[in-house]
Amino acid sequence: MSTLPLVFSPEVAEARANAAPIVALESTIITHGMPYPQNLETARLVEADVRANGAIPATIAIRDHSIHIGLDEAGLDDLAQAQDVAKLSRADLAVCLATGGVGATTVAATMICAARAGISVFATGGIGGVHKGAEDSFDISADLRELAHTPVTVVAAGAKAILDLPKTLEVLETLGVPVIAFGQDAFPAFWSRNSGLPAPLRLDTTRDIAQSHLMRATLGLPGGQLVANPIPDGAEIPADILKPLIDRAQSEAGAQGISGKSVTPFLLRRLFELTDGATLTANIALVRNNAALAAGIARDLAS
Ligand code: PSU
Ligand code: MN
Repeated sequence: MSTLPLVFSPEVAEARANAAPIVALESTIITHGMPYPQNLETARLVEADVRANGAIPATIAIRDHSIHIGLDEAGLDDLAQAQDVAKLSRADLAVCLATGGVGATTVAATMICAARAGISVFATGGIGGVHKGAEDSFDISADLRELAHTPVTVVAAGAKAILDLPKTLEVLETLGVPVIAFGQDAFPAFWSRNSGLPAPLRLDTTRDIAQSHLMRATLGLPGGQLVANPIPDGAEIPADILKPLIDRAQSEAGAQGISGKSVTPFLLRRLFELTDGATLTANIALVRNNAALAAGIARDLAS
């Protein structure tokens, strides 16, 4: 077997050598989830949040036949402004590496890369899930299966409210993925703290989350954990304000024949427009909050 095409930034290489806590960060949120320049500002803030909470950030992206674990200033800057970056999930990763393309990693692909790099904790905004109308479209994010396969604890603000959340929770249950709300009973809904659905599990400390991550490995259970961290109180957008706007964006997507990988970026962009940027402001707050929590979990895992 040939060696893994991993390229570590100097900072991440040093953290690995010292067994210091590391938090993986994805790049699709930069290329497909937020507009420029807020995407770049957010990526920098999120990295700073990880550092402020005692861990080393490792933003992951693909270029030059390599999996880059940790990007420098210029790498982040390039990615944030690049056009036509491929959105990579499990299915796309090997082709992009083989052909030398530039690719941004989704939750699924970031989990794979993080696991290969020995990183156990990953912070993002919201995972992909079962789309509304999936009974016709079959649109179910590969993120869900990845959580069942790959041993990474993913900190997200729940699943995006553009999804069918009850079905998303059902699929996660079927796949045996622990869905753990942090510090509350309800499953959060990305821009809102409460989806109206109870979370299957609840934990209140980073230590317990780290312990259950380790216990899954001890039990020989494959896969990771989803930690559903509610958006901070002052930053949320109440679900009833968003509901009609999500419905509208959804029906526009249908009318325009948007499908496959384009669905999530389209819906995020339309909600940004329909709320005059309020969803982006909330998205930035929640991903920063997730980065801080992930750093705490990574520290507990490292100690
Ligand atoms: N979280 C965000 N914004 C995003 C995403 C997550 O706050 O854009 C991305 C992640 O990369 C996630 C992807 O894996 O959206 C889901 O895409 P899909 O529904 O096509 O699987
Ligand atoms: Mn999809």
